[in-house]
Amino acid sequence: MTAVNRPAWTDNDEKAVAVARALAADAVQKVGNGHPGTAMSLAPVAYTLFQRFLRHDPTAPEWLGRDRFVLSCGHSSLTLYIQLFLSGYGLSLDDLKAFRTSGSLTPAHPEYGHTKGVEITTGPLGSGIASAVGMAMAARFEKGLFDPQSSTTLFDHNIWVIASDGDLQEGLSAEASSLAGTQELSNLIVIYDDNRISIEGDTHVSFTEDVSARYRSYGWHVIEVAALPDGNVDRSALEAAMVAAEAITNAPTLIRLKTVIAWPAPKARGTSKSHGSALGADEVAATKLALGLNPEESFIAPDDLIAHTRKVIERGQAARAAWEAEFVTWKAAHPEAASLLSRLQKKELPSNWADAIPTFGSDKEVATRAASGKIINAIAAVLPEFWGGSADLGESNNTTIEEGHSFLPATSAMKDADPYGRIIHFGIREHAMGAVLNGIALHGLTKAFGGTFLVFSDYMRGSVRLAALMDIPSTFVWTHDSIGVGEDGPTHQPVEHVAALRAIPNLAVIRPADANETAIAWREVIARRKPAGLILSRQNLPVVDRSSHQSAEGVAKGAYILKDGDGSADVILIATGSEVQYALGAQTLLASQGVKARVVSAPCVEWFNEQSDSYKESVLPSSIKARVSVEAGIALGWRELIGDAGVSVSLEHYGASASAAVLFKEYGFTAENVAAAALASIAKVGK
Ligand SMILES: Cc1ncc(C[n+]2csc(CCOP(=O)(O)OP(=O)(O)O)c2C)c(N)n1
Repeated sequence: MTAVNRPAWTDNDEKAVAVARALAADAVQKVGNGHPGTAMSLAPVAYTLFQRFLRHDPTAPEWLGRDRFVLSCGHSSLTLYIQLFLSGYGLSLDDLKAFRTSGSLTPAHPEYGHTKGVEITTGPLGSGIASAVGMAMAARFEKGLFDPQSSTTLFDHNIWVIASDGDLQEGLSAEASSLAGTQELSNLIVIYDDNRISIEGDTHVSFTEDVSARYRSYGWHVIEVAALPDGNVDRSALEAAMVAAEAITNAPTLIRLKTVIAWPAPKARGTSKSHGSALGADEVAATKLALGLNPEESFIAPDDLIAHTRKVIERGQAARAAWEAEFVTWKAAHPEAASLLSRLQKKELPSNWADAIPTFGSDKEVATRAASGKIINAIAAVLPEFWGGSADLGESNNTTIEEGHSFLPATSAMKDADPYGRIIHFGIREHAMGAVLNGIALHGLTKAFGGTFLVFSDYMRGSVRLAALMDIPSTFVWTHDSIGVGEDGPTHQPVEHVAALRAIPNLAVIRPADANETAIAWREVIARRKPAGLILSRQNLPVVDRSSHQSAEGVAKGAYILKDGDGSADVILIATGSEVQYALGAQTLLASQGVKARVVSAPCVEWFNEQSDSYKESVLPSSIKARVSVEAGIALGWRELIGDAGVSVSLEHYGASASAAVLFKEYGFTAENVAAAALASIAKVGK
C-alpha cells in the first residue's frame, strides 16, 4: 500500500491544531453542554491522523480504497467533526456552531448515515473499537474475494481507531481485542488516549491494570508514547509510532498515548470536570491566550488556515487517482472478480439466486435451526459474499458453511485455517460478535451472520441495538428459542427475549413456524438488507403440508392466513414458531365443536406492521374480536393484535429443567389449551 504523502510539518499545522482545540472549547461553550476536554487534548492526534496518515479523499467519502476511522469514544465527537470541517468533508463552521442542537449535522455523538465522513455511530463505550475489529476482518475477507493472490494493494487499507479509558474498561473491547489478536489483524491500529480521567475522576479508582501488558498478551503490538514534560502530546513520537504501526504485518497495534485532558486550559486541564462540562467563558479565553489565539474571538478559523488544512483534499485526490489507475488495470486482468465487486457495490444479488434456497417436504419433522443450516449452505453456494459463524455454538446453531474453511490468519496452526475462510469463530463473546457483525456490515460489501442461543441475545443487546439504530444489515441467528430447549433448564430457556427484541425499533424479529417459513425468512433477510434476527427452534417441528395450507410465501408479509376454517371465522388464532402447530391442532378441535377458527402464522410482527391497511385487515378483520395469541414466551406486545377480548397462551414465568415435551404440556402449550383459550375469548366477546 502506498504511504500517504506527508508534507513537512509547518507553523500552519501547529496553528491548525491550536484552532482545533479552541473550536472544541467554543462549540461546547456555545451550547452549554458537551465534552470539551478530550476533543481539546486529542486535537493534535486527530489532526495528524486526518492530515498525514489516513488514506482518504474528503470529496469521495465512499471511496472503496479508503482507510476507515472509528472514534470509539463517541462522546468526544468534536474530535471528529472538527477534522471533517478542517479537511473539507462538507461540514461548515456554522455546523460546529450548531453542535448538539436540533437537526444539526453535528449531533452529540457521531451518527452513521447522518454526517458525511462518519463511518459508524459511536457513543456506547467499547462498541467502536469492537466494530473496528469487524471492519478489519471484513477488509481481509474482501481481499480474499477480489485479489487473493495479493497481486495488488487495492484492497489493503487500515482501520484507525481512537479509543479512551472507558472504551478499554468495557468488557466488549476486551472480547473483541482478544479476537483481533488471534486474527493477527495488522490492518487495525488503535490509538489509546491514556489520560487517566473519566467522569468520577482518576481512573485508578477502578482501573489499575497494566493495559499494555494485557494487550501484549492478546497478541497485539504495543507502543507507548509518553507526554511531553509540559503535558502536551508528543506529536513527533506519536507520528513515529504511527509509522511503525503501519509497518507491522502480523498483529494489530495499540499506541498507548499519554495525554492530559483539556490541555492547555490552565485550570481545567487534567480534571474530570473538563470531560463533560463547558469550561466557562473565562477558562475558554485563558485557553486561547495559552494557544496564542485572540481570547476575544470565538470560532476562530482564518480562511488562509482552512485553505492550508484543505490541501489534504489534493493529496487525497492524488492518492485516489493512483488507486483508480491501478483499479482499471486490475479490472481488466480480473474480469470475474471485477464483476463480483461491481455487483456488490451496486448492492445487487445474482438473478435467480433465490432458486438455490431449498424447500422442505412435510414427510418428516425438522428443527428450524437445522433447516436454517441447510439454507445457509445453499445461500453460501450462490453468494460468495456470505459468511459467518457462531459464538462457539456452531454445531448447535447450525451456522457452519461446510467446506468454508475457518477464517484465521495464515500463520494459525488450527486445522482448516484460511485467512479468507468463510467460517468465523467468534469464541464465547456474544457482545463482540454483534459488534463485529456491525463492523463487517459497515465495511460495506459482504454479508455476515452470527449465531448463539436466544437466551444469550441479552449479552449482545447493545450491539443489536446499534445495528438497528444504524439501519445496517447485521444478521443474528438465535436458536434454542424457548422452553423447547428442554433439560438445560431455566438459565437456557428464553422467556422474555422475543418480546424484548421486538422492543428494539427497526429490528426485524423473525420466528418461523417450520422449515419452509425459515427458507422464506432467510430469503427476505438477504433481499431486504436490514437489521434482522432469526429465532429458531432447537426441537424438531412438523413441516406444514403446503398442499392443504397457504404457501410459506406469506412470511414475506410478516403474518398470513395459514389455514382458514370453513366459512367466516369465529375466532383467530395467531401463533409464531413452534406454537403454530398447537394453533392448527386447536383449529381441528374447535371445528369438531362447530367453531370456525382461522390460524394466522405471524413470524415477523415488524414486517406485518409495514403492510397496507387492507392487507392487515384481510388477515385480521376488525370484525373478528375473538382472538388468541400463542407464543412460548411472555405475552407482552400481543395485546395490540389480539385486542381487549383477546386471550394469550403465553409463559409468564421461568421454565424448568425437564424435557421439552413435558414443559410444553405442563405450561399449556397444547391444542386443547389453545382451543379452550379460543372459547374463552369468544365468551368474552359475547359478554
Ligand atoms: C457503555 C457506556 N457506559 C457509560 C457511558 C457514559 N459515559 C460517557 S463518557 C464516560 C466516561 C468516559 O471516560 P473516558 O473514556 O476516560 O473518556 P475521557 O474522559 O478521556 O473523555 C462515561 C462513563 C457510555 N457512553 N457508554
